[in-house]
Amino acid sequence: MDYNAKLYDMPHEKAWCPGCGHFILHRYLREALAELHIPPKNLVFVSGIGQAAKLPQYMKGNMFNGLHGRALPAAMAIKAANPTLKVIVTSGDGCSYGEGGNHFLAQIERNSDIVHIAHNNMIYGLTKGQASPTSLKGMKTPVQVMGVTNEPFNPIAVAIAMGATFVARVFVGNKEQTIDILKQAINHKGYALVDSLVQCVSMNKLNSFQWYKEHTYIIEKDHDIHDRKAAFAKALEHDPYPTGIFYEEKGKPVFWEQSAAYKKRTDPLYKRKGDIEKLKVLIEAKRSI
Ligand SMILES: Cc1ncc(C[n+]2csc(CCOP(=O)(O)OP(=O)(O)O)c2C)c(N)n1
Ligand code: SF4
Ligand SMILES: [Mg+2]
Repeated sequence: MDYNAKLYDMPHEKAWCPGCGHFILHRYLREALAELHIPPKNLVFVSGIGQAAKLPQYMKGNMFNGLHGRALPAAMAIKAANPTLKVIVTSGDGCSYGEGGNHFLAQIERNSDIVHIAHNNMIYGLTKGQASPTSLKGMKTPVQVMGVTNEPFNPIAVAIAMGATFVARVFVGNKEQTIDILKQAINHKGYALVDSLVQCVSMNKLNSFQWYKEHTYIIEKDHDIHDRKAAFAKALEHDPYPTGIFYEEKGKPVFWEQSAAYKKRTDPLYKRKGDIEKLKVLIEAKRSI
């Protein structure tokens, strides 16, 4: 197979505004997959609802497009049913941290073996520009007319505090760094968060491509990504926001391999035949409650 970014592209038109940051992540993700030589049939792209959540429809591979905020549990289940697949969630900051906030915490606790690319444009893009959990305090929107009153949600600090095993932030203005980190996240065994700063040119006039460029910096080379305390301290930094890998931990057991189904057997669930007699006993037991 000839691995190149085009291999993973779907030819139809993309329903994003010209200049939207989701285009850039779409291209970098395809380049990362091509460099890793992953066949499209081994990939599953999972999303909820939003502009970012359209991305699986624009990728060659398997896909599941579910409810807003509900991409993560679906992804975890897909991986548990067939651990040979690479499962990649691509959804927005709202979908990932707002409506999907509780699932975000659960994925980290379970160390589900998935990649979570959170397209963070600091706004609800699809629904025309309401504040998202990561919108900056004071930002005015058609709904938050007096300005956002909440402190912005810090996904990096929360992920490290909850014990996530791969935590990174990228800004799509840094091509080399973004592709490199996407590749590392895809190769990581365990839950891998890549909070990805992207511009929404139509609904967020504050956090433009230029704004991200001026308000981010690349984490110093001497940062120890295995030092959780140092990672947490770095996660609390804002303006300028650090980009790069904050924390990585290897060897922590992942969700699917700890589940009872894989204790004695390693063949994927989808290949196993259901035991109808056992199911009947279970249903009868429930009926008698
Ligand atoms: C449970 C539920 N709440 C709200 C909505 C409406 N809704 C659809 S997309 C969206 C915001 C999407 O924002 P984000 O996830 O940041 O993605 P973006 O469009 O910015 O890429 C909202 C609020 C919905 N579809 N379902
Ligand atoms: S509204 Fe924003 S997020 Fe949606 S396609 Fe346009 S630029 Fe992208
Ligand atoms: Mg958004």
